[in-house]
Amino acid sequence: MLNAIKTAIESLDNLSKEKPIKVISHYDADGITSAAIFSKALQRWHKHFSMQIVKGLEEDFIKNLPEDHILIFLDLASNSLEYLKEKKTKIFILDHHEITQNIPENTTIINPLLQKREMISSAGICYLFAKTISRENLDLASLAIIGMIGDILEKNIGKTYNEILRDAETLIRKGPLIYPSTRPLDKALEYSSNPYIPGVTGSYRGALELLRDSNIIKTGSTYKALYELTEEEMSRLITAIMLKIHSIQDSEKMLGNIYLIKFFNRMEDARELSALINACSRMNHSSVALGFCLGNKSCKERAEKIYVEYRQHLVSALRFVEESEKISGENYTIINAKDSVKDTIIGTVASILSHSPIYKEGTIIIALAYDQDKIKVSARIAGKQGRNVRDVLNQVVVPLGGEVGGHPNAAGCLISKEKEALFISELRKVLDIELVKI
Ligand SMILES: [Mn+2]
Repeated sequence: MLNAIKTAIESLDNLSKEKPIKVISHYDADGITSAAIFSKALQRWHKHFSMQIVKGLEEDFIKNLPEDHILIFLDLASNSLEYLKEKKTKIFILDHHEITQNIPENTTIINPLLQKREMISSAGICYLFAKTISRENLDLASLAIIGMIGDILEKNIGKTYNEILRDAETLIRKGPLIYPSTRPLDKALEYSSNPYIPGVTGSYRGALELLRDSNIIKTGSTYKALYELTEEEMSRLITAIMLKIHSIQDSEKMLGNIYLIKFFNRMEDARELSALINACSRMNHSSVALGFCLGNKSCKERAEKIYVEYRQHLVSALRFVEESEKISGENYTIINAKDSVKDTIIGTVASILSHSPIYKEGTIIIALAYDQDKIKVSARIAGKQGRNVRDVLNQVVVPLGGEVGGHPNAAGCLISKEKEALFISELRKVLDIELVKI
């Protein structure tokens, strides 16, 4: 991939002498950190450019992109090649999503899937790109780590990521993935919703009891943060948590590496930073998230406020869903939140519900929320086993004219608002038939 990067840099260097650059990136944590890395690198390279953050790429949007600019896409566009080939300008795509169409002549793609090497997020690719332009960009490695965590790629770390982890001077500790691991443990445990620890999450008394069971005592006036624990303390805490969690799958999922990076001159938990960036974007403040990644102090203050608001918003969305009327069948629940929940968080709401003990294993949860003239649909499966929800959505959406993205246990799509009633009735038919088949 490094050769492809070198060639792309040379070509971009030449082309940019004649045309300005327009960069378009995705709005999640990987996309925002990609945008931050790329902006810094272009700025230091003295290139003229503009940056735009988007939720996704649609045909009309691509049609309207200026052809008197070089177009660069980060963390998206691998699936939009059919539209991009019509553009009369040079295009670069730095992405890690599957390429399903032919690569047009005007487009250069840097994608680890082309080289069949380890999976790297877009922020990682952007970092390699920036580092190849200049060693000065080594200081952007921490952003690549946040992007990696944002896309949950930290479970399979290979050679490239090991190098980026070293460049970022990352401190790695093994332990329970309670974040932020930099906050006193009593509070971190009380507020830990993912992982959810029965009897501890949401209960300060429960958190204190767990610490007492683990024989972890206050140092001075506060408890240590998770990353400050000694090996012995860490293993006692893990044991105490495991005793509270009954499913083996859940307890395995909650152990892993904690990544600590320097950010704004402080040791920070990469998981927390990634959550904060995602929160800002989902609250429609991706520019604040980008400013935060670029080290802007006032953006940092705003981002922290938005993060608090986001969590409140999520809590009220969950309460709304709990109290609202649902369409329920034997093995499914459909929640139509309409305008009451943001389209950007309906997926998170559906995910949280799928982990809640209210729904029995295998229940299909489908949640809808308005997104202007469209409806965002998110489907999840409660527990570990059940039907393929992507197939379920596909059966309903394809005849209505739409595309489903995602995985067998978590999928989503956009449908037009006019088809709301039709979609729900067709969906119920498919879900009820599925039941008969069992
Ligand atoms: Mn990504």
